[in-house]
Amino acid sequence: DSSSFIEIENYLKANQKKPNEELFGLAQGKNVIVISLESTQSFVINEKIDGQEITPFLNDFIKDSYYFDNFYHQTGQGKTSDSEFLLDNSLYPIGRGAVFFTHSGNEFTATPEIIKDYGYYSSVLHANDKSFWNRDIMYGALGYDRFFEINDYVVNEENSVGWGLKDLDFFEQSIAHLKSQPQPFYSKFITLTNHFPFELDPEDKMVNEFTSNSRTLNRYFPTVRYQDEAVKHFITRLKEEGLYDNSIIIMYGDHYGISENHNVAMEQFLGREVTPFESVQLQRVPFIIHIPGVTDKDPQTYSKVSGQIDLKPTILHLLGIDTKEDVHFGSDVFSKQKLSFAVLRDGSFITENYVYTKNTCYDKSTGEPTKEAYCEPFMKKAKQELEYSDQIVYGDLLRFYNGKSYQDQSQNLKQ
Ligand code: GP9
Ligand code: MN
Repeated sequence: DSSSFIEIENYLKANQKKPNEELFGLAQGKNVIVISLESTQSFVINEKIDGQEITPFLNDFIKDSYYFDNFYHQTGQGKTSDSEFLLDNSLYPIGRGAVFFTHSGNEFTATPEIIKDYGYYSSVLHANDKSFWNRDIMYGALGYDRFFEINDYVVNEENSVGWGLKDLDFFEQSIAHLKSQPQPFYSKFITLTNHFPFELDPEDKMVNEFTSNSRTLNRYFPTVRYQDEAVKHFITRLKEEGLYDNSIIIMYGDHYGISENHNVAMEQFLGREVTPFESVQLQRVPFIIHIPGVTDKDPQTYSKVSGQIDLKPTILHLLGIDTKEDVHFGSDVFSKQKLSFAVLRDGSFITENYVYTKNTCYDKSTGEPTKEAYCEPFMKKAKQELEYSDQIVYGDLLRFYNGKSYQDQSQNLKQ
């Protein structure tokens, strides 16, 4: 009913955070290159296996970028597609199933649609069947101009492994697609090689496998290392093609790669017990913002808690686009008012000093259970975020949003 519209609206308005004036519009008019890093968790960053860096390129790139070391994925069963939903809408994916399948008929005000009014062309590049995760349908609903899918790539036995086209070939072949686009563009690249079961050809193995009882975790490190090399190649090619200077590059991990089924092996790698607290901390994924000429001169690490829900307002503000009237749950990670807070799709949440999961409040500084009262102030907010977002998705409420406020639903139904 319309009273809940008003309630949601009030909540969202009350949660608005002022953009950081120094960064607002910093990347105005630039191309936006978004790279979704398949199954990449933060625990591999700046780590070694048998003395070899797992992500040597990303480790260097971070030194020329803004890096967020407390950034969480918030995906559910929709995996990659959920991360895309979060990125482009700043709405939460649904609790069961994949919103890309269940609600592709909804009205959305996604980033591609918003930036069209600012002269942007938008695309997704991903060398898989276009109907996987219902992407071909959902991308239309999100306002994408073009989807470069498997038929836009040369895929053969030579250049494939596991799920399909190897990342290096994917990036190489994508350069021509990028060059074919009008500028400025907003283009999302979805990598694939670092996907379960983490298969790799021997010639692409640049680090050793781990040794444990989990073949999955063992194989994870060489494929993460391979993806790192592919991204490195892509950045080099962007520079060679003159596309680098006029673009900003945003990378994030889409979701976990190593599930809780591999906790024993993970404990062996991490050298500590994987408690429920640790499991939540393992949901951190790398988030990198690289702005040529800016972040290389003044690199920063941001440690405030944030999540994929925050990507949309952050990107729009960098482009100088106001979000006051936009319906979204995240906030600009650069805002001085940004809360240190992220809620995961299972209801677990993380604050500056605490982690709440499985009905227990944990102290981040010790990793030990603590008084529930410390987590209490955020419990209601965590529940409300997910509930309000679900109401918008299940009720297709953006149909009734005129860009300023929700109209009375009964009025609309009468028409
Ligand atoms: C498939 C790729 C992987 O196209 O996005 O999907 P995932 O299993 O990670 O959701
Ligand atoms: Mn994925």
